[in-house]
Amino acid sequence: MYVGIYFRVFLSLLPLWVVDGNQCPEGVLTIHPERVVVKYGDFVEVNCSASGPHDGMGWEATVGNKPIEEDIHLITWTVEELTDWDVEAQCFINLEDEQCIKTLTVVMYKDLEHAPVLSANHTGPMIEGTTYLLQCAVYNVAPVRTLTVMWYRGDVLIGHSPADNSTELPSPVNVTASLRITPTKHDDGAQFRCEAELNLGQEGPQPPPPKMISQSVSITVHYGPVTTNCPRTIEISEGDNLETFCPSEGNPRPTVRWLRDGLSIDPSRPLSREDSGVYTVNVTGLLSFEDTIEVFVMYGPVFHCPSSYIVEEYTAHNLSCEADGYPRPDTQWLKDGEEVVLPEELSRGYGGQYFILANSTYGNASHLLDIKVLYPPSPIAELEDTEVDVVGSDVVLKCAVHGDPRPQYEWSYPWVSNVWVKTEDGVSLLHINGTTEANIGTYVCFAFNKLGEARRSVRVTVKGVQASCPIQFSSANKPVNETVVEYNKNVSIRCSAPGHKEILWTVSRNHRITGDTWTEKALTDWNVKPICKVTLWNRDPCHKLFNVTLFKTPKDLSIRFQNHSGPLIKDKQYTLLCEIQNVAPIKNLVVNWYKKEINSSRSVKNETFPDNSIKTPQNVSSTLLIRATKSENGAQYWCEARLKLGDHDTSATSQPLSVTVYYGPVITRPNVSDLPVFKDYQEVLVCEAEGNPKPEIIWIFNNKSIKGGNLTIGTEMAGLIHCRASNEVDVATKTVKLVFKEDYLPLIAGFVAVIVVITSVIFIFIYSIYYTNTKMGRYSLKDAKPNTQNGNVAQNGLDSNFPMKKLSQQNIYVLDGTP
Ligand SMILES: *[C@@H]1O[C@H](CO)[C@@H](O)[C@H](O)[C@H]1NC(C)=O
Ligand SMILES: *[C@@H]1O[C@H](CO)[C@@H](O)[C@H](O)[C@H]1NC(C)=O
Ligand SMILES: *[C@@H]1O[C@H](CO)[C@@H](O)[C@H](O)[C@H]1NC(C)=O
Ligand SMILES: *[C@@H]1O[C@H](CO)[C@@H](O)[C@H](O)[C@H]1NC(C)=O
Ligand SMILES: *[C@@H]1O[C@H](CO)[C@@H](O)[C@H](O)[C@H]1NC(C)=O
Ligand SMILES: *[C@@H]1O[C@H](CO)[C@@H](O)[C@H](O)[C@H]1NC(C)=O
Ligand SMILES: *[C@@H]1O[C@H](CO)[C@@H](O)[C@H](O)[C@H]1NC(C)=O
Ligand SMILES: *[C@@H]1O[C@H](CO)[C@@H](O)[C@H](O)[C@H]1NC(C)=O
Ligand SMILES: *[C@@H]1O[C@H](CO)[C@@H](O)[C@H](O)[C@H]1NC(C)=O
Ligand SMILES: *[C@@H]1O[C@H](CO)[C@@H](O)[C@H](O)[C@H]1NC(C)=O
Ligand SMILES: *[C@@H]1O[C@H](CO)[C@@H](O)[C@H](O)[C@H]1NC(C)=O
Ligand SMILES: CC(=O)N[C@H]1CO[C@H](CO)[C@@H](O)[C@@H]1O
Repeated sequence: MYVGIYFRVFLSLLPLWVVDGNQCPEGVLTIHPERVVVKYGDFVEVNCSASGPHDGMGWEATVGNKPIEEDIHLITWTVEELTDWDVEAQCFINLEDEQCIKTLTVVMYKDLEHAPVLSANHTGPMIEGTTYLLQCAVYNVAPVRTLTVMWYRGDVLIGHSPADNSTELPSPVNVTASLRITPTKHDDGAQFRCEAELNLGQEGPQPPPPKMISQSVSITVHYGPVTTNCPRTIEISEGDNLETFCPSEGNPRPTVRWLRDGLSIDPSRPLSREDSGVYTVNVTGLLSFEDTIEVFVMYGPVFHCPSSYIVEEYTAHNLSCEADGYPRPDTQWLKDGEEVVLPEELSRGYGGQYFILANSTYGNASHLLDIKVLYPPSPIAELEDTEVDVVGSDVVLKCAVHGDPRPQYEWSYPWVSNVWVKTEDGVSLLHINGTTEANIGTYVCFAFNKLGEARRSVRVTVKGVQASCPIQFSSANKPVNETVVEYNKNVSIRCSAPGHKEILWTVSRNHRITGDTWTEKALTDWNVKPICKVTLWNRDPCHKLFNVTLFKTPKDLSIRFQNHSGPLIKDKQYTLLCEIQNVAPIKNLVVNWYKKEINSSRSVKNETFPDNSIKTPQNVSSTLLIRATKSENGAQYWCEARLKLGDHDTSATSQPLSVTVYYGPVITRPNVSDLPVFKDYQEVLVCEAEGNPKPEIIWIFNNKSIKGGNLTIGTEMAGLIHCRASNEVDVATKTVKLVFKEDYLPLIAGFVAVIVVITSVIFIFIYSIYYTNTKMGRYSLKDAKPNTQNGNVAQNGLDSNFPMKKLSQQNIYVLDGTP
């Protein structure tokens, strides 16, 4: 209890025994009493007695001196009022050879008159644990070495300071006794006092002089704050509060503040689970300090867990399904009654319902959790290559997979309209309704969900049937199968195939084009063989030749006779030659021969050329065999070279070649052998002959010959007369027998003519009257004139031997004659 108190002695009450140098033998001299304690100013009396004979004895004293006397054995030293603090008294005896002295011990004292004054060497409150000095000032103390200071806390003596024996000073002094104290909190408010007394021993006055008591001094001790029950971590039940923690005492009275995240909280508030955390306790009293305290609010398990969870297979799941609670609960996962531990990555087998249990000392909880594990489509199993036996049969391809989410399907196949796909209940069926060669190819089923895909590719074939090649050509957006191109002109053909992957053209060995269009600015390769090759989705690659007919328009046609020039001779055969330069392709060439006769022209021969494979330009000739007949004369022949190119037909025509046929004369008139002639008429006999060149005609009669065809008949000519026609080719002769006759016919003819005239006049008269009266209109006589041509026809006289006019006019008899 008083651990902190230290004593220190400043004063001592031990008496000072003075022994003088000349000690008397025992029993020689006796002082009684040997020691006196005398109060200042009191009467003192001490007997000094000698036991034997002496030469004198006396008291030598600073006051009350007793001079030597002989013959006495008792001498008394007396001071009425002793006030000399430095009094010394010795009793001496003179013996034979020595003086023997005994010193009287005089202790002079003074009653303590004043209460000691207690003070501390500090004003204001004391701090616990600090050492302070309590001082007790005692005044007018004599002799100081008899002073004892007693220290009291309340009524308890806590120490005494013995008299200071360091000084012999007999006269009154002021002394201060000190006591070190190190106050504790228990000393707060304690009363301290000191008591001073003179300890004068047995010889002192009885009862001893009263002790003097200081006033009580109470001290204030400041301390703390001292906290108790303030652990680093606190576990607390829900509903309890923090008030009971970290109570603090101290002087001045400390304040305890609880802080969380820097904010003051009310420690009396009941805590809930959310209040777990780190708190700061700030205790401020004499000192201020802060402690951090982790508070755990205890509660039963609570699940923070979704009721369903979706995760992709084999990906790290972040499912957080812990049961909250303090202390930490044990959790147990049960699936189908079995305990399971979820791995970090879930496989599809982990899908299902889980029952999760949690228990702790604070309670139990359970939770139902559905885990859905998504996974990509499984491999496609059932889809197989299919061979169709007969064209037209139906085919069904089945594609089915597992997967979560349920997979979607897509098919890739040769696109033909008889194919349709139906997906139902997670199964996709591809139907081919009536398989044709167009359906031959690869069928790919894709099954996919967001996690992946599965695919399988199978072939559909038809027994003994080749797949068709779907290549189509087009030019200027029009479908074409072939094209016709003029030499050195441009061509552009596009190749297409539905569902193609890649298209390329191979025009020649060194000329390949990637892309669908083959274009030439000037096509000059006579043997061009453009082939379009396609790679197709879902089909075998295929290619097609695009037929190009490169042509060169025929020009420079010439027509002539082969091995002949000049006119033809009748009845001989001649060959007409038509020559065409630089034309291609010959297989498309047709040489048409035309002949123009009198008014009309007609086709006489069409020559085509054997289907040869020559594509380059050639010189071609065509021949026409003709027989020179009379009718051929004047005919014109020409040839036409035509390239049969469909819409692009092109042709060239030669100059016409006129044919001249030389033939012998054929006398056409006279065509009778006997010719009756009327005597009185002057008639002209005509001899006409056909022939080429024009025959020369001579009349021969009576050994005379007359040139020219017209011969005026004279009677001297009666008899045979010959007409001779001749040209380079031949000579023809016609002999006519002239027979002269009398003539009545002019009379008859005149009569008939008069009747006709009269009849006509009457008719005209009647008609004109009728028209004048009715005013219906007018006819011009001119309109009614008979056709004069009739007259000419008659004049031609082909069928009549009648002379039509009088012989006065020079009439020509036209006589028909046959060669
Ligand atoms: C009081 O006395 C103690 C002990 O001797 C000393 O440590 C302290 O410093 C003193 N205080 C004053 C204010 O003098
Ligand atoms: C004072 O007293 C102490 C013990 O109380 C003693 O040890 C010391 O010697 C004395 N001093 C003198 C001068 O007598
Ligand atoms: C003792 O103290 C008192 C009061 O302070 C003073 O009057 C007196 O003279 C002092 N005595 C001595 C011997 O110093
Ligand atoms: C305690 O709180 C008081 C008042 O807000 C503040 O002055 C003091 O510095 C705090 N104590 C500590 C150790 O931070
Ligand atoms: C878990 O992952 C999902 C998707 O990646 C995300 O939306 C969710 O916030 C995550 N949850 C946690 C607790 O990380
Ligand atoms: C929880 O329950 C199981 C079984 O019922 C038991 O073994 C375990 O000790 C319990 N745990 C606590 C913390 O109560
Ligand atoms: C198959 O094609 C035939 C002929 O076009 C048609 O009549 C029939 O309905 C089709 N069948 C199906 C299932 O489409
Ligand atoms: C192309 O040829 C096919 C068959 O040979 C025929 O059916 C089609 O009509 C032809 N198309 C053209 C544009 O000539
Ligand atoms: C292309 O020409 C070849 C040979 O001339 C022929 O057999 C084939 O039928 C032609 N193709 C077309 C599409 O005209
Ligand atoms: C020659 O062909 C044309 C049409 O191309 C035809 O009109 C004519 O009759 C043909 N001629 C012969 C002699 O076949
Ligand atoms: C013969 O007479 C006819 C008819 O009068 C005439 O056309 C023809 O020119 C004449 N011929 C000659 C050679 O005088
Ligand atoms: C102090 C003391 O003892 N005094 C005595 C001295 O002697 C005379 C006579 O014998 C006595 O009367 C005193 O009492």
